[in-house]
Amino acid sequence: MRVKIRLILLILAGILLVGDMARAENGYELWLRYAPVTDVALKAQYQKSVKNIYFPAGSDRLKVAHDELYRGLSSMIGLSPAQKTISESELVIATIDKIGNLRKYVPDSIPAKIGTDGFLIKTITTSKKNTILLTANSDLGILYGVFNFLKLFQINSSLAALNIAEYPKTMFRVLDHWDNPTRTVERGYAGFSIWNWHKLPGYIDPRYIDYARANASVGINGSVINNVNANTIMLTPAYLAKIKALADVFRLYGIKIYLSVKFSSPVELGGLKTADPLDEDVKAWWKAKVDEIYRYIPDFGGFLVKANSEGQPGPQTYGRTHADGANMLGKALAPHHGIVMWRAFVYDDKVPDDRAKQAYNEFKPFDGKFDANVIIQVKNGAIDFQPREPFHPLFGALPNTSVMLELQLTQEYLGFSTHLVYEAPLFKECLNADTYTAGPNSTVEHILEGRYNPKLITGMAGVANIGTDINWCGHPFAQANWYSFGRLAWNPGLSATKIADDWLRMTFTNDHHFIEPMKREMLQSRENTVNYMTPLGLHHIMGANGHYGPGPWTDNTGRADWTAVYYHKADTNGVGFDRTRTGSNALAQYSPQVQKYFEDLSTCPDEYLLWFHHLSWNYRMRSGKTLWDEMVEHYYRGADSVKHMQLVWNLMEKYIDHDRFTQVKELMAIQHDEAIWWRDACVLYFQTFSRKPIPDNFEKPLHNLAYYRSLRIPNIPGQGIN
Ligand code: BDP
Repeated sequence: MRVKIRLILLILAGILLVGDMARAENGYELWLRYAPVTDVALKAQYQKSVKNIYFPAGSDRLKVAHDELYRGLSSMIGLSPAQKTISESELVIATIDKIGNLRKYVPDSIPAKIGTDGFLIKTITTSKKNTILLTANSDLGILYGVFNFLKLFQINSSLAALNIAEYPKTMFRVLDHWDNPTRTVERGYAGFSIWNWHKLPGYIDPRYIDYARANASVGINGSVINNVNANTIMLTPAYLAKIKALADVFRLYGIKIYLSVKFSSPVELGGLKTADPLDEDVKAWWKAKVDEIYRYIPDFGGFLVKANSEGQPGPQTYGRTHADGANMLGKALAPHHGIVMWRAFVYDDKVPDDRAKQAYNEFKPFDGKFDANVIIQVKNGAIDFQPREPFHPLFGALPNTSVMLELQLTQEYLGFSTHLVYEAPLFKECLNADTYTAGPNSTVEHILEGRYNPKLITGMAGVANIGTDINWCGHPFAQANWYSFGRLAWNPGLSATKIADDWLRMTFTNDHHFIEPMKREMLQSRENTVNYMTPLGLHHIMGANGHYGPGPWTDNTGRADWTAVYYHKADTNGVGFDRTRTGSNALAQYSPQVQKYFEDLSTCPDEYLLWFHHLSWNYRMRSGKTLWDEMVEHYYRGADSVKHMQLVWNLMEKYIDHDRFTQVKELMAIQHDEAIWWRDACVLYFQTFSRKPIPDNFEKPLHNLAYYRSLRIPNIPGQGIN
């Protein structure tokens, strides 16, 4: 008896602790914390709405959905609904073919509208009672619907009069892991690769399941599990057996596995003399390899290929074209319904033209020449995931070719995992850009959704920021970038504000004293970083070694297009890359409206000024200031804004758990130091050309330029060993 009482007391204490805001949080649960609903009235309303439930058993995937629902509800409202018949239930969850009489409340247009992956959550009001119906055409639609239903509780939304019909606007929503078989992660700043190759296939790390849950919760349906700088070991039988074990886990969550492949695999692995895509033996080798992969993984997604880029082999190595290479792989995959994601990130220092022009030059002539299961993966900008880039001119330039967007979630150029940078505004900048390629309002978003050519396949890829760190992403706020990528891949029309709002509520608290100020800081954070790193259109001025810290003086890396001076072109006359007709004329790759907009100094936004123009240090900016003064001001404003963010964060202590509060506080201090490092190094460096003073109202740099240039930082993370 006494033992029993003690046990009850212990459980009670546990419940109180869990209910307490002070519960220990390490970030592992991401946005799926399912924190108890603290508003008493709301909790009672929630409990009433889901008291009895109809959720017929079926596939393993439905079981996953069912378990997630119960996990969420018992954690958030302390209730495990009783299973009842349809008529007795407040909540009915079943595919459309299993909802009996409720079918008459589903508008006829809905099944076609929501398609295979979408769902409907609808309140059905009859004279007798309200029923919430969650239905879909497929079990995967039900799973997505369950995560979205749980989100309503997580963000404290009302359950009254629901009518949510959602479906994904793009088909392939994939994370690209730049993970090596050694478990290092190229440009990874959150520990090692989560794929434990040594213990696979025997040991299934629970992380694989939580990874899949997190992805499914935002609609991500694919995972390219290895680095684009691919190691051929991934195609060996031993590794295929390991990959199969991962695929078996992911399948339940609707996630397909893809592999990055090295174009020379037939030579390196198959012992052939060539990897020429038109060679019959090469074709046969790939066909046999693909057939073998599908014997392990019947729903394998396909390949991602980095070819003829940064030293990687490709069809051009054999005098063939991108289309020859991509279509050869496409033909091997097509019988199994696999796809090829062929990257447009190609440039070569042997080609004398502006690096920003090379991808367009190489791909534009092949529009319409790619097979139906080939999709060209294009980075948001033409250089390389810089803090700010204008949209890539290939968007809209390939109307007869499937094109997907590649974004970088890992913060290679955005302060690694110590800087708080919410990337959704960056993603949206690209999505909202108007290409004018199909008339006004032909935005990147519309192009990606396939609006102009319904025959094309569509997608979005995000280079993952995930590693073995307990909180997955290194910085608690970096989780928001994984989250927002998924949300935007599902619906590119969502706003960065709405996504930040949802994420903050799910990840931290629903308290508006926290939500409102932190939402403002998140939305401002990317601009802050642009300001202290690369204001006014500057780009590629980071340190050459590991891309860490400032390095605008970098001028000797063995190839010009890996230096900084190639991009900023600073001299005593001025600064900036002339990409107008007097310079590289990269602007000619855009439609005439866009070209004119960027070329004309009266319309070119300050944000892109030095991307497209080389201007004198005395150039008069819109503000009336000289270019030099404006640049200095941006650098100082950027560093100051981090200080401001720190002040705001310090006021947040009482609203969230101690552990994450402290972690963010410490990371912000590092960010502030690094913002000043960037500011001082860049201002001092550019000052050697402008020969103008730093205005008196700004504090003087901490050190001289020689000091910043002399810094050598060992062991910079993210330099994967393949
Ligand atoms: C650059 C990275 C490099 C990648 C390359 C790519 O520095 O590590 O391999 O992009 O996307 O951003 O292929």
